[in-house]
Amino acid sequence: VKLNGDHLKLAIQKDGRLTEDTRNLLRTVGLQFDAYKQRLFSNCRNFPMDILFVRDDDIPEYVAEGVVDLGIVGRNLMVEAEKNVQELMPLNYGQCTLMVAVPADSGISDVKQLAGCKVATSYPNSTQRFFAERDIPVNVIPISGSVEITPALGVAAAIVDLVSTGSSLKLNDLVAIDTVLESQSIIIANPNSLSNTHKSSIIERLLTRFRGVLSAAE
Ligand code: PRT
Ligand code: ZN
Repeated sequence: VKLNGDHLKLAIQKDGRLTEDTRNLLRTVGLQFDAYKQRLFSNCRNFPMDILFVRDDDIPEYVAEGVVDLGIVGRNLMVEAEKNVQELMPLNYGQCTLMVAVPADSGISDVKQLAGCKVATSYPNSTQRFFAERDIPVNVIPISGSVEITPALGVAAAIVDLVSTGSSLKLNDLVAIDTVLESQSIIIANPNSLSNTHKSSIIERLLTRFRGVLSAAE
């Protein structure tokens, strides 16, 4: 198996929350490909596209740099990366919300009350922008994981984290007070790939298939 230069390249998450739904979507639109564990990439047998399996955090960068033409990733990561990529279509799974949360007993109910406070997050760029747009000066503390325990540890007065069911917040006695970003799985493209006639026609064929499946699911 090797990468084909004429083929479109699509990066998807190798092993995580979006992996199963992403593979299912690709198979539902009729693409045939292998995806066993150790694989880094796979050729589609019936469509001019190769699929790369990578860490989700790397997808916006790979798309922006043209390592791949397309990527499927949470909008949260695309926004956080601040790269030159274009969102083509929401894919209707992986829904979650990037939220500001505080300890339930903090007495804080409005983000304005966080002026001068520390805010821990794995989304420092999105968090910085959210507070800057509202002219609320905060000290953003970048944390790579388990952000929800930082208020109890005294690291921060508030957090900005992804929420889906809300059980993680509840478990840590936190309540959400504002929304930074509504997210779901999306397909993104490299702008040069979109202006390439050959590639853009294959991209359009793929999007047409996605649209068929997604509108049928509504
Ligand atoms: O290994 P790799 O780097 O590829 O994966 P990862 O571990 O960085 O990401 P992964 O697989 O956890 O998440 C991939 C994407 O799924 C995210 O970028 C989001 O777009 C989407 N997604 C949807 C979520 C959630 N829902 C979610 N609930 N990502 C993370 N969470 C976490 C959240 O951070 C918090 O810790 O789940 C916890 C909260 O969940 P609830 O249900 O208790 O609210
Ligand atoms: Zn990741």
